[in-house]
Amino acid sequence: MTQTPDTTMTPAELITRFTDLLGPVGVLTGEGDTAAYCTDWRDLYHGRALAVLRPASTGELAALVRLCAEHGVPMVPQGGNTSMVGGATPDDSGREVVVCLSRMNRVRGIDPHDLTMEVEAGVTLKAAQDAAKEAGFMLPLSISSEGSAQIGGVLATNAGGNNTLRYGNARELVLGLEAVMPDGDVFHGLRRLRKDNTGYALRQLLIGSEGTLGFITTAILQLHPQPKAIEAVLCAVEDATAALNLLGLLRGRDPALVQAFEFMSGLGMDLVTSLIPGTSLPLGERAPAYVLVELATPRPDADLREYTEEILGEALEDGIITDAVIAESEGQRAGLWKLREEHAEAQRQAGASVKNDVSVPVTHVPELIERATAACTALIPGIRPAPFGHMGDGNIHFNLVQPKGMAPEAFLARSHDIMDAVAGIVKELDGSFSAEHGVGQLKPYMMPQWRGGAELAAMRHIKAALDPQNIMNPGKVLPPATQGT
Ligand code: 2HG
Ligand code: ZN
Repeated sequence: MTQTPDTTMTPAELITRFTDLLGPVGVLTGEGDTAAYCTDWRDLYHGRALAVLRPASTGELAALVRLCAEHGVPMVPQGGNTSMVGGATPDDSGREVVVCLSRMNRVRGIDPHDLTMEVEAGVTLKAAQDAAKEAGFMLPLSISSEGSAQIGGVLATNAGGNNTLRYGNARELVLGLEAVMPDGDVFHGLRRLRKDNTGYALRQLLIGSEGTLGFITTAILQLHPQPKAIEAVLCAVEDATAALNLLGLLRGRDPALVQAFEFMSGLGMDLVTSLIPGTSLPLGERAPAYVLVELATPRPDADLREYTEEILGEALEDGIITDAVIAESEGQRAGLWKLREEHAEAQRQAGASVKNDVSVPVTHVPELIERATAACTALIPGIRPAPFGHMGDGNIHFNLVQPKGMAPEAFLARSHDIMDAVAGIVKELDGSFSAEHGVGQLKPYMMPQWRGGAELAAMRHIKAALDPQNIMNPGKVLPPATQGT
């Protein structure tokens, strides 16, 4: 039933009610305390918030959501505030509240027989990985921002990351979920069943909904055995076609061993090694492109090192790669990953950049990179393409750094031209304009063209049914109704 909200309460009265519910520690007001929550990591969006609210339990959150629903207060869920698409930033009306679950930060338990972990929304992904490791298991979800990204946001955005090609996205790793729905009702779905066909898959609807359908509060995650042997290798390649051939060679031999296959451009690597302290290229010479490969096995008896050396030797002989370095220790492995994971930070430091988080069938990755590079260069001479990412699953971050000397604002003013040019090519290659970062507030304008017709209509119906007041993360994912179906 649609509730008619009582919108007569003043901001001060609302804040008093929030404080009654959550205590002073759960309510932040005033610009000094709320500013960090009102800007995104990329510094693209700057909003204002009536308050930042920090409930400490599902019960507190449910009461808070009920209060907001009664008074028509829009809510913006925020985890580690690492969104690349402004998905967790409030608008500038000052009417919205940002809701953070960082006080709900317990790993509740690990079940070694079910191979599951129960974890609250405010736990960082890294803390969840560490807890799994300590118990002898592996939580295979791994993303560059895992030190700050929180489970709630990771699931709300169906994060992908580095190990998707072997273990799937966040969605594939969630068995159960608890969530607070937009009216304050609690969805008690913390089940740990592999088989459970009981109506619509609500948890899967909430995963990837980017906080527009409710708050994820707790999850049961699927764990895997910890690998007994891992080999991380940085390979130098001529181009993305060579990288694709390397992937073919590795997967042709034993697909189960390939845990990560990350592509990096020469420019991307130059930016990392020149801007990020403590990094340097561990290969003899600069290359046009690189691949970070990780092979892993849970079998203690496998001689993974010998296998890796053998297959790299073959790749060198066949001219697929031009050089390679194998990590000799855990420290060196971390060093190779740092070169990859600091790409986003290095690009942020290099000036304004336009990001295209796109996916195409893996076979088309070389064509995507080649055509998108040509199209963007034709659009803005001097533009610096720095594509990188999860090539093994077809997800490329086709990022473009501003031309040297161009004003950042002038470059960003061309964002849609650039995004549309890349998206046009992605479409011709049967890809997606939003692979793993979500739609947020950056890309809803693209939805009618990409997901129009029955798909967008169904999404609008679902949103209207679950959140008739449009108070859950409004302005994210779905374009305004006026912008077509
Ligand atoms: C990564 O893969 C992240 O490092 C960030 O998804 C990508 O900066 C980006 O575009
Ligand atoms: Zn990524």
